[in-house]
Amino acid sequence: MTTEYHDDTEDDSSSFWNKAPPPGFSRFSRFSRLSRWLFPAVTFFLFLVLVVSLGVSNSQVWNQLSSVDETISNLSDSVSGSQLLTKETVKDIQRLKFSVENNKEQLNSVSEALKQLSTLDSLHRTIDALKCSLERFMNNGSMNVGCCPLGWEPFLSSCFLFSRETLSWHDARDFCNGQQAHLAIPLSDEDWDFVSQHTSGTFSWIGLTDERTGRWEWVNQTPYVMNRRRWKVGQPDAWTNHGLGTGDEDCAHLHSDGRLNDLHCSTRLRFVCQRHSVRS
Ligand SMILES: [Ca+2]
Repeated sequence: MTTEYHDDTEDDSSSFWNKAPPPGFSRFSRFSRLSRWLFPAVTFFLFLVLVVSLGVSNSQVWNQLSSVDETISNLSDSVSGSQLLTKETVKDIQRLKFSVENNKEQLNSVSEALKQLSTLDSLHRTIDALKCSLERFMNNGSMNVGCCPLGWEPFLSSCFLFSRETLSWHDARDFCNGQQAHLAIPLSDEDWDFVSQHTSGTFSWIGLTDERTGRWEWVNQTPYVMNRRRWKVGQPDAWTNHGLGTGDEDCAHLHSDGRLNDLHCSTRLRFVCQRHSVRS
C-alpha cells in the first residue's frame, strides 16, 4: 500500500496568503508602496534642484569673473596707455627744453649783434663829430653851421638831402625817417629860399599834407599857417580827375618855380629830407 504523501502546506499557505487582510492593512500597503517611490523621487528632485542651483550660481560667478577679467584687461590697457603717454610727454619736455636752449643761444646772438650795432652807431656819431671838428679846424673856426652826413647840405642848424631818385610822398616820408630825419619843414624864409633854390627846375615833395585831418599840416603834425604867396595861383585845388585812384590831392610839393602845388600822394617825385646838424 502506497501512502501518498500530500503536503498541504500549499493549501495552508494559500489559505494563509489568501485570507482577507485585516482592516487598515490595504492603506498601509499603499502607503508603503508610495513611500518606496516618494523618497527617491523627493531625493532626486532635491538633487535636481541642487544641480540647477549650482549651475545658476556657477553661471553668475562665471559672469562676474568674466566682468572682473574684462575690467583688469581694461585697466591694464589704461596703464599701458598712460605709460606710453608719459614717455611721449617726457620726449615733448626734452624737445621743449632743447628748443628753449636753442632760442636762448639765438637770443644771446641777437643781443651781441645789437650791442655791436649800438657800438657802430656810437662810432658813427663819434666819426661825424671828429669830421665836424676837422672841418671847423680847417676853416679856422669860422664855421657857423653844423656838420652833416656825406651828401647832405648844411644850412644853419639843419642838414638837407635833395634826392635824385623819385618816390611817392609816403615812401619819401619813410625814407627820411630811416635817416633820422623828416621830409623838409621850411618854416623860416631863409629855409624856404635855401630849399627852393636847390629844387629849382624839379618837382620835389616836402613835409606838408592835409591827408590826416583835411587841414594842411606839417609832417610832424604841427599846424601849417596858410601863406597864399607860397602857392601857385589857384592852388591848392584838391583836384580829383587825376586818374590815380581814390582821393584828391592831399600832398604838397615844390613846383619847378619854387611855389607849392597839391598833388596826389602816390605820384613819384624827388623829395627833400631835413635833420639837425651835428655840432662839436
Ligand atoms: Ca593841385
